[in-house]
Amino acid sequence: MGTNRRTFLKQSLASSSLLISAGVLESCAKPVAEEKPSEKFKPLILSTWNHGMPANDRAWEVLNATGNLVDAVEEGVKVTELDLENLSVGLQGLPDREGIATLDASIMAGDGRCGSVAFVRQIKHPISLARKVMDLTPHVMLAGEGARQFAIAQGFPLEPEVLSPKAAELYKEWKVKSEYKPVINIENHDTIGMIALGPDGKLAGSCTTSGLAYKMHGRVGDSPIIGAGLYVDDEVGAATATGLGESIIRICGSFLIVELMRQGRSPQEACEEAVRRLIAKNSANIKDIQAGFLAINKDGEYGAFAVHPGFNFARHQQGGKDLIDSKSSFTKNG
Ligand code: SD4
Repeated sequence: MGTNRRTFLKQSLASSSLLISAGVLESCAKPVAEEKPSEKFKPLILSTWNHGMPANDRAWEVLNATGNLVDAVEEGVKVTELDLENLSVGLQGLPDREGIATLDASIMAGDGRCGSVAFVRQIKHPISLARKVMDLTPHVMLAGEGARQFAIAQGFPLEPEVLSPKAAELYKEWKVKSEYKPVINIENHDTIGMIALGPDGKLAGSCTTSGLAYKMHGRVGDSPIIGAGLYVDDEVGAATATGLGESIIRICGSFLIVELMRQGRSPQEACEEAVRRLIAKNSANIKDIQAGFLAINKDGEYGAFAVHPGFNFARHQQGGKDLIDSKSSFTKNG
């Protein structure tokens, strides 16, 4: 090495060490609190409807115990899947027209991993089956008999196909007229969708339902369709949906909301725009359609909006939890 080069290197090293020590001195002079992930991102868990409260409780517990957000959103909605009072989620939910309970569920992590199951029978925890699809298969979605076979292979017990006493009673009443008439906000619309921001700034979500009561056998709603009932992207945020699945699928509701947030809308603005589009695409019978959206962005801002009044959601964050009424496009008087 020539003298010049050696001198240059020496000078560079000297000046860079000066810079380093200047940096160190500067940071000593202005102590910056070490940015622990949990201080930068405040965990937040949101879930649709009243049953979101116990589901969020469980998700919060799992997140605190394990730090695993995907486990948290899976375990959280499992509470609802077992809730015998809930007639829209889990095997106790209202059946299809043939009297069979068929379930839809999806789960997604903000890095793009996702899994779902649709039109699946006899499985107590479809969300866990969706998780297995995500973790163990090269696929995103398994449906019907294939999903059930996969469940058996994974050691899920098959539950007997017996309706819960409440569902059996209501189904018997329904059979008298066998009319399919969605009733806004009552029993038909109680899917749980959960979206969460973890202390490391990562996002995840889950969604599980027995779908619309007295649907045609084989009908699949929005909940297991990635982009319709659920969408999560660590770069932007997450969204989930509840309500008449067909209306939500028509606008790719959850994906639309995440993309609107990517373009700069707040979660609230994005949910409102999604509802506006949903109304535009379903205007003929909008008075019979309820749908609600829930969204969160990576900064921990959130929003919700529905077509009609009555939609609410559960919020868990550091220092508290509450149930919040969503605003809606139509008011009680139309
Ligand atoms: C579906 N979106 O299957 C579901 C139903 C629902 O609250 O959300 N219920 O269309």
